[in-house]
Amino acid sequence: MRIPRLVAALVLLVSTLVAVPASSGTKALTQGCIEKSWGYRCFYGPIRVATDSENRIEIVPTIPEAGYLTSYKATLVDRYGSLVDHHAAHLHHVFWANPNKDDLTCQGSGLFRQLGDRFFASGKERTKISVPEGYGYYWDNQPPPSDRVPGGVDPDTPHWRMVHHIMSMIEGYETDVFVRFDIGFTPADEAELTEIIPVWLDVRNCSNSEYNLEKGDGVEGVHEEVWDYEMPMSGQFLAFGGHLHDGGLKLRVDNATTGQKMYVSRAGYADGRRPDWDLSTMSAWWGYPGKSVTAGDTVRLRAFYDTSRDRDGVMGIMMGAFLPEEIQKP
Ligand SMILES: [Cu+2]
Repeated sequence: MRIPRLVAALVLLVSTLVAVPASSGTKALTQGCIEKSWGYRCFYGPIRVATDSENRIEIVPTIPEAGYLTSYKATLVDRYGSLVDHHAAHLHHVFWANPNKDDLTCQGSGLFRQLGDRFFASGKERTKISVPEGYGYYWDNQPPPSDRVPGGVDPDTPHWRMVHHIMSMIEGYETDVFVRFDIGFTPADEAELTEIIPVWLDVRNCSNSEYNLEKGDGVEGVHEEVWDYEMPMSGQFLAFGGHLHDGGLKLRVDNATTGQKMYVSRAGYADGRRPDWDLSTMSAWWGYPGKSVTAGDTVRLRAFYDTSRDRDGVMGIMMGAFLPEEIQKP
């Protein structure tokens, strides 16, 4: 009998929730989250990586207690926990969604309603995103609402959804990797932090986020993609971090209503841009006080790419952390 993938994922989930994986060493990793002094280190996998790998959605274990997520960083490791060279396995992107909350910028219906709140995204740049001290994203450690539990999944076990696209860059070479997700965390029974809302800004929002550029698109070899979002509430952004693919130059977010510049996340290229345009970093920012907006303001996101060659399946995503006015501290 063929076992649906979600069921298989759940079996894995249940069998490994209590397992404690080793850090790097000779012991093979198993899926799950281990407590650290700074929060939790979660390993997700093994994920089979091939040259034709596609986007996949997995049901994955969560931090096993209620509390506040305060920072995020993701990378790839092998089955023994050692970092994987990004030329061997290419992390196009990975993101996590919390089905217990609604996403602010993509509510709609269908898949995106099912996914829930997209709270962190990363890719080749491995950007760490944090929020200022005293703030955090609240996780209740409860099972999802019943209408968001996929068929075959235990309705009583809390879970997150992890969407990933990880490819082997060497023809014919397949390997197994784990996503290692480091999450700064404060348990709810230790402290009460002020809650922030993750804000997913995306020039191709509510889709697979990808678009294609052709050589020469744009002005003088630079293409600019613009996306506007009307803020449904007043408050301030306390953090931003960008995600671009190879060839990306920068992501810029402005308050188009007031003209206030909010943040520019710049792409870094460790070996210089040419000939490979091998992206290695994206800048991120967090601080308090943050960048204020008023309900009804237009937040404008712009993604800039080099078009000295064709660029297939690129993205322009800025993650923000937002503090609504009504829950700001006095
Ligand atoms: Cu991407």
